[in-house]
Amino acid sequence: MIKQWKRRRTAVSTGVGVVALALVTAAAVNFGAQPAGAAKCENFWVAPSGDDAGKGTESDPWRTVTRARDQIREKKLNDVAKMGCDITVNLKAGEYPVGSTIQFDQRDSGANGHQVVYRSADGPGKATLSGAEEITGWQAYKDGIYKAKIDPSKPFYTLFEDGKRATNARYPNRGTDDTWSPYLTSILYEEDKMDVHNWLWGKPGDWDPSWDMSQASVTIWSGGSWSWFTDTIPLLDTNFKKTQTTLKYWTRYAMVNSRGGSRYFFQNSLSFLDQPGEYYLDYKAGEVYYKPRGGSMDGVKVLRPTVKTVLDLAGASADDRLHDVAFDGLGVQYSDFVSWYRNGWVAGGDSGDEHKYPEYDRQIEMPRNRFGAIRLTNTRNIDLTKLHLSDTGFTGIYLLFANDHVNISDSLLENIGADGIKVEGGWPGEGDLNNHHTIKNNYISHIGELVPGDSAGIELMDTGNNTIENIVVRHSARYGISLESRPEVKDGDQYTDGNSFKYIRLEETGLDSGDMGSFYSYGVGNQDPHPIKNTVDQMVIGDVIPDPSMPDAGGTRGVHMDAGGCGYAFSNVQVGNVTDQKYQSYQCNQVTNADWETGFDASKMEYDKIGVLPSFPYDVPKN
Ligand SMILES: [Ca+2]
Repeated sequence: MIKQWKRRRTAVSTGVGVVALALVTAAAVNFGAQPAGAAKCENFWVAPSGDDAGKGTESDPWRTVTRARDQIREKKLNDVAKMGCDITVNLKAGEYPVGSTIQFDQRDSGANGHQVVYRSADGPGKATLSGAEEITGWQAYKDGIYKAKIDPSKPFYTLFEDGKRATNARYPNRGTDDTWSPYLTSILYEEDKMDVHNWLWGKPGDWDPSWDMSQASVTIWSGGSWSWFTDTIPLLDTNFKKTQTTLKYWTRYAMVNSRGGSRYFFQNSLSFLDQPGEYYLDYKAGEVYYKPRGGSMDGVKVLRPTVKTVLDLAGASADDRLHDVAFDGLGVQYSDFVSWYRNGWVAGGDSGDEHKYPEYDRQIEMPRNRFGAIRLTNTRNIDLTKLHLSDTGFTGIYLLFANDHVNISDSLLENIGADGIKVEGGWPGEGDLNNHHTIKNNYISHIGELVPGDSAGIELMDTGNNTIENIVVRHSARYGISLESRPEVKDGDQYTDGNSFKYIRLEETGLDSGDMGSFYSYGVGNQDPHPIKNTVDQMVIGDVIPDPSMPDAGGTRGVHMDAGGCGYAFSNVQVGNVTDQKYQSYQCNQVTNADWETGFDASKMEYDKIGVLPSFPYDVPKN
């Protein structure tokens, strides 16, 4: 604004005259947010029907976002010497196929306090970056199943029918479209096989010897009765006589714990394809089989993801960041999952790298899984606003390592493979890299669809000084919100101080997991005397009731302050029905006006401010 005001005064003082002044004033009226600089503020246009050989104007738009990015980059329009106002790239309504990840780096930054803005010109959610392509050429196979050819060199790990996730053909069949149960349960085969991570024994009679297991995998809540994390791992070979199968990779926890087996289902075999909405991918033959929900393929659009990450925002290093870029109102839909998944390494030190706290190897994603539909690393002052992010294979928005002052607001995230928003600051004690984010007015619905174990609407790891306000998380197998580091980390090395959570609503959490709290914390305040470092005010947690198959006797909680979940001040908190305690904590937190204590005063709850604001740009269920 200051620079624009200067320019306006310059226009007057150079005596260009009344006409020039009138033009500037007219521009100010027309362009609203970018008044006097309008003549100099670059405005580009992109449309699904555009042409990258065009001019990038409203009447002759480009076709791709990368064309606009390259124009700005190559003409150095965002150079410090040139940039006097925001540069805006307007995306007209429609779908933009993303065949390979759209990458932004430090060359694409704003300058002089001005942003490069990529916006949906026709309103929130109207211009959508689509990380998928249609599968065509379907032919009837049998029993209502159709099949089509796909390129075997480009396999995929989740599938969608008309914007709704299909289910990888499984046994046993899922109960409903948004539950993960029912499961089979593994057994302890021999006394000395308690601690195995790669051999699974089923109950005799549970498996049908006619099954083709050659390309099958298992999704399993390893750790027996714990039910904390899920692994998805391909099978190597299966012995039906012994009801035993060998997994290609180790699970996070042992298959049997405290004599309790692990819940699991098998997937990706033609033998399991018997339900509408199920698909099987024959990787070897390059063929996909699908049983459409409506009984035929007429008018049905089946979409396979093309990328794991739609938008990758990455500076070259923590000292050379991408900064001052905004993505406003964009739809980001469809992204892929991976061939196998385990949360973290099995043991501290397994990363193979030397760390001050090697145990953190068990907390952090392995490098192969450090991605999201939108990923940020080495960034600063990035705005992600009014997004509609949906149908992701894995995490929705992932802030990895060095990022600060990222603003994620007014956004709808739904049907997410793993976490909605995940912030990962990296190994504790090795640098406070990831902080000062604003996560505000977001509705995060149906997370952990492919990774129910440990998923959270918002998961904050080794990150501090964040503002988290006006949040709804709805439908999660495990957490609503979690803030974590590790219990052995010395205070100050976690970088988890100074977070403020306010006006939070968490609904339908803890749907399939044990030892959890809808609001959860772990290892962030590990030493006495636990001064207050984080605050939670005005939070409503709905019922936290797990699937009946969930074996953890520890049950579900509203607020669970696990080991080192200390140094919090809670105020004005309400929790619905739970199977354990509403609040579980060591004597290291402060509580004022919570409904698990006597004397709770409901009149102090600001219900009208809890959850998303009336200004929220998308239709969501009213609370
Ligand atoms: Ca099935």
